[in-house]
Amino acid sequence: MSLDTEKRLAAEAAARFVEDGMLVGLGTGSTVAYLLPALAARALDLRCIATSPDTEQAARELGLKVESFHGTDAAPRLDIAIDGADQVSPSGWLMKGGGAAHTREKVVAAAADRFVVIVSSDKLVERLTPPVPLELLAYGLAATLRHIGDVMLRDVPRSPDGGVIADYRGDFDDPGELAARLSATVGVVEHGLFPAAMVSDVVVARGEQIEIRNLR
Ligand code: DER
Repeated sequence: MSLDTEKRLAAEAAARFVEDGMLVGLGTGSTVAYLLPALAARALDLRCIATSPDTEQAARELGLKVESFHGTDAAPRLDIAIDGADQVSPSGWLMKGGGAAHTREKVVAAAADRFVVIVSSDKLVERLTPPVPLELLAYGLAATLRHIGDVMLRDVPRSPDGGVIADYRGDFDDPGELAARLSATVGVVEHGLFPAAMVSDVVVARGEQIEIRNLR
C-alpha cells in the first residue's frame, strides 16, 4: 500500500466527521489535497476557511464555498479544522510547516472546536526532530536570526502574510520548552510546533487500516 493511498484513506475517514452546516477549516498539503474531493463528494452545505491560496483555489474548483478569515467580520470560531502534519509524536505533539503554511494553519486550528490531523503511517515518530519550520517578520530579520541561533532561511516565496520562511535546525528534547522559547523570541511570527492540547483526533492510515486516536 503506497503512502499516497494511506493519505487518501486518512483524508476520506476524516471527511466523514464533517456535518451539514459546519464551518470547516481546510489545511494545506498533499494529504489535504485528498480531503478536498472527499468533502466535495459529500455534497453538504458547508462554509470553509482555507489556510493557503493553493487550498483556497483547489477547494473553489471543487465547488466548496470558501470564506475570508481576514479582519473582524470573519467568523471567530470554526466547527472543525482538518490538516496534515509532517511528524506526530506519541503524545500528540505535531511538527508542521513543511509546506510553509504553519502560521495560518495554527490560527485556524486554534479557532476550531475540533482539530483533526490526518496522516499516513510514516508521519508517526518516536520523537519530534528538527528542522522546526518558522515564519519570521521581515523587519529586523538579521536581529531575529541572531536571537534564534541555529537557523537557515528557506529558499521559498514569502508567506501570503509577508513572512519570511526559515527552519530552526538545533536539536531539542522537549518540544514544549522549544515552543515556549521560539514563541518568546521577538520577530518570530509563528513556529511549526503544535501542542498536543490543540489536537482533538489523529487519523492514521496504516495500509488499509484506519486508526483514530482521540486526544481529548
Ligand atoms: O506544511 C504543512 O504544515 C502541511 O500541513 C504538512 O504538515 C503536511 O503536508 P503533507 O500532507 O503534504 O505531508
